[in-house]
Amino acid sequence: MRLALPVRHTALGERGIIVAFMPTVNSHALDALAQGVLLGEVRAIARAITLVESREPARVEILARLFPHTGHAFKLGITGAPGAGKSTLTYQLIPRLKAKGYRVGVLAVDPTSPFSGGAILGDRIRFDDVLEGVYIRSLASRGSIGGLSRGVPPAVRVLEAAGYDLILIETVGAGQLQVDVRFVADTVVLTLVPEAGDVIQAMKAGIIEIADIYVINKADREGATRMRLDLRNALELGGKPKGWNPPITLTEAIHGKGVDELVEFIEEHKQYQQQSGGWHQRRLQQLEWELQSLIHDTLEQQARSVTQQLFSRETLESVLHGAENPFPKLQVWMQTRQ
Ligand SMILES: Nc1nc2c(ncn2[C@@H]2O[C@H](COP(=O)(O)OP(=O)(O)O)[C@@H](O)[C@H]2O)c(=O)[nH]1
Ligand SMILES: [Mg+2]
Repeated sequence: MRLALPVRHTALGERGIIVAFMPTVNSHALDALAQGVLLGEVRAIARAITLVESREPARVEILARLFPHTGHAFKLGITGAPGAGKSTLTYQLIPRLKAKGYRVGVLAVDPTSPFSGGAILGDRIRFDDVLEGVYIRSLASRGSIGGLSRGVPPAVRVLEAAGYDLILIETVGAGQLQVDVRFVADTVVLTLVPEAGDVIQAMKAGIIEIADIYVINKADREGATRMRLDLRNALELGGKPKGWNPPITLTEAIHGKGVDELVEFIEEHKQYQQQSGGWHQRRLQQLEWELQSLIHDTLEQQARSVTQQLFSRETLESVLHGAENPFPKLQVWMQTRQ
């Protein structure tokens, strides 16, 4: 079935990402789109994700239709600095997670290609066998709050509605920004590399405490064991945690080494969370963040138009020349809103 969504035109957006501008989508087309997603049609999934990533009001309408079929997937966040091996690790995790019976979807919030030539060619397994039945999508990292794409939670819902029950989310973390990945993922895997430098510095920057599982990838290089010791000591500085004690595991993603153990830790953390009630707490936070970012988006658009209404081009000119004070006007506007 082909969907007749009125896509007006497409343009090459920032970083060469194709952006579709959609005028108001009618309710019939949205029903058809939702139906296509529920049937797992790849084209419908792609369109629905483009829609929910956009700022069209219709994105909330499609989410309303899909909602009853969402909320069941396990969301696995893979974060870490660019080049740490997240994509290679993701590629290695996929067949193992499939073997456990999961239907896997991948969302990559990465300005670079999610599966670089290096990551694929460095591997023996044929591309098609591994990725068969896996839906992979890159999301723009622009329009983000704290470095995390607002497109992630609604894109997760689209994939859930389409029947995917494990969503891998690859995000480039940089410093404090990684903190937010908890708002979209049930389990966070932080990928480090031996040459990442001083563990203590990273701890101080607040980069490191957020993970549920630590991976020291590129363990074929020098310093991995040393780094594990440093990291273990650093994590235990504040005493042993009462609940989950985050494991630190070594991998060589390009050779697939250590990945089976990583999968076991992932399953363990999932079970631990379900039993301890941590899962529920985290999902409450995720839901709040999802709704907050949708509201934030709308208010941001309103802020732009209110600013234009209050301050015309001429007003701005005279403010700039000192002929007018903008703040009394703003004060009045704020008072009328209270
Ligand atoms: N030596 C070594 N290189 C690796 C390993 N894992 C990944 N790489 C390489 O590191 C580079 C970056 O990997 P990629 O998965 O694209 O990193 P990402 O930016 O974190 O997604 C690629 O050239 C990989 O082949 C590993 O275990 N050992
Ligand atoms: Mg990558």
